[in-house]
Amino acid sequence: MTIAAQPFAFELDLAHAALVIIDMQRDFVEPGGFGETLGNDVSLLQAIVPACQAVLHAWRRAGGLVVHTREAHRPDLSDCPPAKRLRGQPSLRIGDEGPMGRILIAGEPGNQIIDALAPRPGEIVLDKPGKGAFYATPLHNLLQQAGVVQLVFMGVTTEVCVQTSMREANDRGYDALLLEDCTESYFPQFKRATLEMVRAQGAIVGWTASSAALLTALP
Ligand code: C5J
Repeated sequence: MTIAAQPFAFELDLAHAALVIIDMQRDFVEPGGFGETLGNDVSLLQAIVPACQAVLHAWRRAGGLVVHTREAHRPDLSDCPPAKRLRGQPSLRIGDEGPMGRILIAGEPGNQIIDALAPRPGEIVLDKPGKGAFYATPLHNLLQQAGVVQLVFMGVTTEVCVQTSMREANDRGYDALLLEDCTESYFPQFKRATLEMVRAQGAIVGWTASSAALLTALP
């Protein structure tokens, strides 16, 4: 399958690809979560949900592997470095009780993936304590076992967890495609810059494409 992408076409081999959906959890996308405690306007992120949903449905119909991640820490915070918890001046810190339960803690209501993109049985769901999806998770092993060498990325936020995960993927030998209208940042200029830096220098980190380009190519 040839996807019209930048800086040049992406040859998608669905049998050896996975759709990786980064951190589309209530903590970042809904009011009262981690994103809002940091002072961000979460409505910006909500805008990508319909496009993400369309891709997820099409990918499932085509029989592709799906991976969902959540940025999540253990309830005892043993996997949350104090430097991460203490940084900045959020209104609530990781582990504090918020309107959707404890902020960024596994199992809390705020940590759940939003209903519109809820995982289905058989899909991989990973809790990740870092920004990157490969750090302190079994993702690389699971993908290797499944024979996956290409990753299509969606999710939030573009310049933080999505870009970090793409760079980790790049260093582990995966080809990575980022869907431009299925990722968002609280800072539109950071999203624009990330898309440009990913695909610069002949796809130094990966490719970018619209969701329409992928949907057109999928069976
Ligand atoms: C952040 C993320 N922004 N999922 N996490 O802290 O991008």
